[in-house]
Amino acid sequence: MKYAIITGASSGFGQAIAFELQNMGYGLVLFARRTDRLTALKGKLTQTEVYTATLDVRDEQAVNAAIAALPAHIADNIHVLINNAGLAVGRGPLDQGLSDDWNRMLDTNVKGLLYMSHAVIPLLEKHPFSHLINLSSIAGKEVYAGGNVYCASKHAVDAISKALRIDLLSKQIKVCNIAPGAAETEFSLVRFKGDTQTATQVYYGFDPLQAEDIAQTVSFILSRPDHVSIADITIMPSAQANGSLFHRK
Ligand code: NDP
Ligand code: 8X3
Repeated sequence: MKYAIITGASSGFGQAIAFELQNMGYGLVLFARRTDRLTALKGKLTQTEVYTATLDVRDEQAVNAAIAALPAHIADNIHVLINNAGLAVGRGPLDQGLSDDWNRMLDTNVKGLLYMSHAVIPLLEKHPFSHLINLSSIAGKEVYAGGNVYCASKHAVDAISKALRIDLLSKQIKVCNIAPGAAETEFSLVRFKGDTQTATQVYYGFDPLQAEDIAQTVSFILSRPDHVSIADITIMPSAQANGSLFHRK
């Protein structure tokens, strides 16, 4: 059986991708910080083998230990890494921002992705045409008002994806960067620190992407033939034109 590692599997895109990959016949390795969520999710993923572990991707030693702890039959058959764990914290002018928020975003979105990639690439390279998929954002393609550090972190993901495509070319690992626009998950609730009213307003007056839209995009990427590498996908709601322009009813 082929196995896929998904970071940030306890919610949103990561959870939806887990269901999609189960349907494609993959065994699953699911990481996130919230153990209770992972346990509940594992209980619903009854059609495949599921391995879960509590993991904060900001902790390099913990990342290395988590990968080293994988059972041999899983470690020997990792064909997919989905670097999905990430977050925005706060939105506003830089001079009014908090360094703690910046650190959380940069440590998770950038350094966590580096730690995980570094630990898993030796497993992926055993299998020609395996996949490394990074969740960037429309915020990695352009900047918008109040997005400063989140946009910087996702621009970094975009750049790392391009660099990995060069670094991993000779290892025949396909690298894809996914750049979604506004998607209704727990993302805005996290960004606005539990303020449900502000989080809900983000999606007011238009139909945002759903987590399943991203999961289906991952399915498309993984189901291409060996000679096809989907390098970069920007996917937005029909009501979104760029990082900041929406058609609201
Ligand atoms: P959610 O908040 O619903 O999910 C985020 C996931 O990341 C959770 O499972 C969370 O798990 C995990 N996570 C956060 N911090 C860490 C950490 N330090 N270690 C391990 N896991 C962590 O948001 P989305 O599903 O929307 O976001 C998924 C990715 O997609 C993120 O990288 C986000 O930036 C990106 N994205 C989202 C968009 C959107 O509009 N929703 C658009 C474009 C990109 P836990 O808290 O249990 O650790
Ligand atoms: C999440 C989408 O537009 O809030 O990456 O940056 S956006």
